[in-house]
Amino acid sequence: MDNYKIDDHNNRLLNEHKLRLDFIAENVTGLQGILQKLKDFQVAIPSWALGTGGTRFGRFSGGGEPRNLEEKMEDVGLLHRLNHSSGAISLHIPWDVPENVQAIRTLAAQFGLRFDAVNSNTFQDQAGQQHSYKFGSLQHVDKAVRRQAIEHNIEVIEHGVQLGSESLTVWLSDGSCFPGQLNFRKAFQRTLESLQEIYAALPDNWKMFVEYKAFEPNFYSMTVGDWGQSLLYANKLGPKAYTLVDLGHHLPNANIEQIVSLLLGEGKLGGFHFNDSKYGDDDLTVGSINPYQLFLIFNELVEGMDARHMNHANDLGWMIDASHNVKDPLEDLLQSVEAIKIAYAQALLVDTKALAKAQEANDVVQAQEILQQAYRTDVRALVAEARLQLGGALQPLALFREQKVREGLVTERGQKTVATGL
Ligand code: RM4
Ligand code: MN
Ligand code: MN
Repeated sequence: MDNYKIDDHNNRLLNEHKLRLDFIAENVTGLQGILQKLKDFQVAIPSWALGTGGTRFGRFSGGGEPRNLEEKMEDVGLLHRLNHSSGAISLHIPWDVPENVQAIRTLAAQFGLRFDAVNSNTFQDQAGQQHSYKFGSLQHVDKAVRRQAIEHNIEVIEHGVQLGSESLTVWLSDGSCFPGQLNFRKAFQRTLESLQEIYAALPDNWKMFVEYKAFEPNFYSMTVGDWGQSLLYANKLGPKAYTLVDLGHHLPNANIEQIVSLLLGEGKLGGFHFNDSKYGDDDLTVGSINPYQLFLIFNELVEGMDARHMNHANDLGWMIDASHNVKDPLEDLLQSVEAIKIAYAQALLVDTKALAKAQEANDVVQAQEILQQAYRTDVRALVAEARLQLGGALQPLALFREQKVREGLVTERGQKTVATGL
């Protein structure tokens, strides 16, 4: 995307933008500080979400999907060029093993991208793999299977080290589908011991994120099924291990914001996988179903991180984990990043002093008013201004469409391309 195209687009929208910005700026205290925080806040794009996602019933591939890691990097580079908020990519191994590390690093530098957490995959069997993960990986009854899964995770760390990544996300599909299939205590113990071996291979400056999930693909028990179980592992592993919260990995109606608050309080919240859902691990566009919940989560994040003097932008891992069955993946990701920034901006507007006062006085009505005052503020001009100051587009999605980016990708890559991922 040439600079002049972004400039043209911005010039056309500038007057209207200024009006909107002036309107909100009047009522915001600490405007510059908020804009700086919005500028600093970057969300990593998952390499596995740049193609069309499928369900177990089918996959309806869109055109122009990236055919290799280089093209995935180009896609993330383009997103970042438009919104200046997606300056990182999270790789899933072995879907995205970098063949030429130096070339990939150069490409990343060219696009201004960092490598966020690397993700291991012991939920699928790969071609030529000796042992099967049908009955689990790190929990498996057979030591040889556990060994294979441990070695895979260590390899993933090595790939990450070469790229300059500083964290490993372990999501396990381990568990059981039927009562009686698994001895829970032994499964926990084996998983812990396996994780300990992986933990021992972590470089000093690395973090390990233990991601939990309530169900699927196992439907009776998951060996890392909720935040309590993840926290048990993280505490037993040591200071480099943290819990990762994927918004779609809870049972319906779970109070995720409370989970976030307590994990932060324990110093054990490591990172996020953003998405939205109505029923299960739906992996829908962030903020598309329940934007109020997203705001409440950000409210706890801001409050809890400030209480611990943490840096919002760098001290937790911010990643999207989504899948796009019916939307253009790049458009979906632009929408997701925007929704995250909006929720974050709203959380920054919460009058925390007044809220604390209302809470101490048991003034329930006032407490709700304060939260909803922030939530009901239209902060889109703030988010756009932060982007503008960094050289991004006032309306990334509109520019993506104006410039017919997808059509260009289809011409370049072809109609029938299928990206690696789920
Ligand atoms: C899982 C989980 C993991 C992701 C895989 C592809 O449900 O969310 O984070 O790596 O899907
Ligand atoms: Mn996830
Ligand atoms: Mn998931």
